[in-house]
Amino acid sequence: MHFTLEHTDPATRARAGRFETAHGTVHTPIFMPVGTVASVKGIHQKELREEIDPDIILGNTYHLFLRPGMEILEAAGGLHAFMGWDRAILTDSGGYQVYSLSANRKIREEGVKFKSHIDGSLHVFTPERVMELQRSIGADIIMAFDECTPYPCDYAYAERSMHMTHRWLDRCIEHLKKAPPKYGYEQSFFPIVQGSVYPDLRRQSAEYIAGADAVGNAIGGLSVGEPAEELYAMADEVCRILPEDKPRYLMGVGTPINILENIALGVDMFDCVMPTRNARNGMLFTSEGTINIKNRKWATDFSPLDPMGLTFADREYSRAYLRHLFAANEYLGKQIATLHNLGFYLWLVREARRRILDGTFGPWKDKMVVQMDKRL
Ligand code: PRF
Repeated sequence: MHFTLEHTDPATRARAGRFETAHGTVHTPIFMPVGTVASVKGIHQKELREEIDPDIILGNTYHLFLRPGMEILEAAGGLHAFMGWDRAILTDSGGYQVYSLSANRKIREEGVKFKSHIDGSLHVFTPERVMELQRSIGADIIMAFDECTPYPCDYAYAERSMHMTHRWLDRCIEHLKKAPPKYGYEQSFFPIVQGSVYPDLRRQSAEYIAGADAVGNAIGGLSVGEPAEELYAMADEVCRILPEDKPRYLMGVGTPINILENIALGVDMFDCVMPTRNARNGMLFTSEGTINIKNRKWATDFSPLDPMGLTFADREYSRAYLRHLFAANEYLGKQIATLHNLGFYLWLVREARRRILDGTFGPWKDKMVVQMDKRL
């Protein structure tokens, strides 16, 4: 995998770039829709491809391991074939889901012992195992196994955990040398920076991760409840150290405002459940602020959802109609809201890319951040 840095914005540190995978070119900045269990919730693959048109989506090792399981995924020929998605896929390692979802987890140097959130069954994830699992899934980009520290987290714990994440990284790299790709195409590997909200730990971790000389690098342990200022301060520290000529992926971030602010700091890749999850709860993101479509005030608003929106749903359905679908608890309401939100997120990163390339990113970002902060 080779990253081509096309342009760096002179006013901010925003970058436009691209990299090739066996399943197509990824243009950055990019937002990766989350397809946790071999499904981007609420939208089928044809609409995802034709209306949202992302270069890459994300899958979760933890969920795919529990359901459908590796035997079925391998028999299908990997996740791309199983779910009918022929563009790029990145899998998260489980280094976050194991801590956020499973019960009774025990974190040891060897790995993490946990109980499935589905049926309570007992499992162990080690760095080696998680590399095997991601090989079997067939992801184009596989993530290191890490510990995502909670917030708040005391300094001593954050430091110990960071060093363990670094040792786990070495084990991931050693194991990948012995475990070649399973389906005949390249599967790239990204290590993950940790260090909680402590600038010195973040710098130390970024140096260590940069030293691994991987094709891309990720920043974890953020968007776990810390104030936005701390998120930006940590991303800033880390982006100053991670190599310029490799993509930088900020895991699990975030709101449209978080995304623009972090693009300005030099982040290239994002993922978050927010556009899909919030859609299912009736929250729409627009360029003029957020809408709670369940609110009575939309009952007789027959204007389109978002006249500037990218998808047919934005132009063909009114706010009144979508509010009705939510009030009547119709499936279609969640589907239309998902289509709108993902369309908006992908529009946002494409517009950011266009503006980085034509030199107007800075002022546009500042204007958008103010506008998107409103509640309509
Ligand atoms: N590590 C991993 N996945 C993640 C995170 C992390 O720290 C985060 C942090 N918000 C989201 N997803 N492996």
